[in-house]
Amino acid sequence: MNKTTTAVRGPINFLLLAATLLAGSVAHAAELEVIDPWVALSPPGAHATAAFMELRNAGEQPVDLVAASVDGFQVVELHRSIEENGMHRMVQQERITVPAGGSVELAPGGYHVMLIGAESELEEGEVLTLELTLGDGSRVSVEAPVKRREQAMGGHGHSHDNGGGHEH
Ligand SMILES: [Cu+2]
Repeated sequence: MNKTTTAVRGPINFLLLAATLLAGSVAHAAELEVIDPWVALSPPGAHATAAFMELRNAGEQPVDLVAASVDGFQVVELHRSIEENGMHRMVQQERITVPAGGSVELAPGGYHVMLIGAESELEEGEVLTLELTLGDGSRVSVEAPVKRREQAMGGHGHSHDNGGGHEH
């Protein structure tokens, strides 16, 4: 029995090791899972909107999201919406850290990827490619459909009862 087990395990261990070595910096990207990315449909005439998603880190090290880019927008920034003295405002973030074995939600009212300077009006159902840059320089591309806020937030288990359609 023991012999068989060893014989099988040997090559598998070797393959895992080889994969880890080959992957190099990409290993971090592979540990970061991007769940349900979406872009909010902006009101007609607005040239800024935001992208939302959940980031999950299966790895043993924290992963930083440090930058993002989206074709069709002049400026893309990482933001966090905060409430201060009863006023909503957005603060640019140098990074959004996803803790080891944890997750961070980018959602209306909190962290978001701010998309500024749209070159053309977004359409519902259009799919944008977001390129996320991580702290180790690796990149993750995700496809994010454009959705109405109400639609995107229904059925996701998010509880946003303030209905603030313009805060992101
Ligand atoms: Cu913002």
